[in-house]
Amino acid sequence: MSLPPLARTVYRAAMDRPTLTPITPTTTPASDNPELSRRGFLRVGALAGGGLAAVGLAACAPGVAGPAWSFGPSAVPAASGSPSSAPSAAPSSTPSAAPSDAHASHEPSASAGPSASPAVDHDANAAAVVKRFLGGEATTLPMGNQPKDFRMDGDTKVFEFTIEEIQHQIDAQKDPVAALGFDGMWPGPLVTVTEGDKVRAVFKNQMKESTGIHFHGQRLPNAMDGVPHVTQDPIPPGASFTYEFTARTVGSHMYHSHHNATDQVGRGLLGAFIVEPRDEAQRYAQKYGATQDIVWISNDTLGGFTINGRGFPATAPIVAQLGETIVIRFMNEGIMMHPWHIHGMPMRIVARDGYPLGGAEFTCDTLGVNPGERWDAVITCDEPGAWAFHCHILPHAEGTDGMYGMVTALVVQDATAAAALAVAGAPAFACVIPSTSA
Ligand SMILES: [Cu+2]
Repeated sequence: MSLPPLARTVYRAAMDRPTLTPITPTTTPASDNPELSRRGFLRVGALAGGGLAAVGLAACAPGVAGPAWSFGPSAVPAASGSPSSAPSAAPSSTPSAAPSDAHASHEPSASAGPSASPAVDHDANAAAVVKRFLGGEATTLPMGNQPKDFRMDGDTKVFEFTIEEIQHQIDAQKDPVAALGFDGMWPGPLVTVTEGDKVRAVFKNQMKESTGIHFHGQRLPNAMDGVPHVTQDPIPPGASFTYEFTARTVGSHMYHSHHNATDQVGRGLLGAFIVEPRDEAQRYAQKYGATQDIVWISNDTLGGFTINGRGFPATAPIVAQLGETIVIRFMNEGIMMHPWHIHGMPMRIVARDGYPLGGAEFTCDTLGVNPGERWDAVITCDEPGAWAFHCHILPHAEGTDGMYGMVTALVVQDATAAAALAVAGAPAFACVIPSTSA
């Protein structure tokens, strides 16, 4: 597949920084954000000069540098197109409509407004969380999934991790929760190796409890399987354990605790382990022309319904240029299935659990991902706009106070429109906020 020059340039830049780019906290004041009350939500931020940065989204005010979102998942804005027409009727009669299971606590906290009142103003509350999202809340919190460094020892790639107790915020307005993290982050660092690499992974347990680490999806020597009392002793507090194997199972995989896992994985001991094919022609950049490679790890225990450790509105949007092709690697580290639904365009599903589907590839707009599964989706971003992207178990995504939890947006920016605006003397980028109602 051939890409236009801009996209190819972007692709190079993107691949230099595998998946995630550290986020520069933005200080965009809320008052600089587009007015949402009557206008629906943001539409298109157009870039002058290209690049992956999700400029338009965070701050549509001219002259405000946007956050460098280059990876994914997170929150989706509300009703694409017509927020104000969102059915306020349904939930209003049952303010606590969200299922009263153990996860209901994920609903947005108080910040969103007087949810206790039966006369809750759904529109206002829903707009408030979208405004936080557009304000770049995702950029104000540290991000997990940061690329993991390694050192070489002879022909072996050595990765050294700590396992720690951490304080983690699901969004900027919630109190931190007592969580667990690899290298202090949730999800843990993104580990990328190449098929055939010799890998040594050293985990130092700095928690007050024992653990064991399993490389989920890899074909390993049995002694490296990471299951305490089956293939090894638990790793006690203060001790380390070294896993050593050759990465021979290509594709999207994970590493996580396999000891008291309901608790430890639920609290954040999870991360992505990607094995790139030795044959570069089989890598997504070449095989599908992908210019962004996005890891999307869902969880549904501590902190509620999360994508990469965040709930809407602190989830990060995915931002692409019109015509760009992106890859999303869905990984479910939770305890329930989540059907991921994209608005506006379909997904081409190309691999399951790392194994290419070949002739069984299929196209869909809603993909159920069971616990433990990984599915790789290719999306051709051919429809400009801000498209909701969320779990379609509705209590995982939207309630009386608007959207929360497993919601993010795919923002497809139209560079041509941006260029036209620039010629017309508009700012370097501009947001077009369609008028939806009075
Ligand atoms: Cu769900």
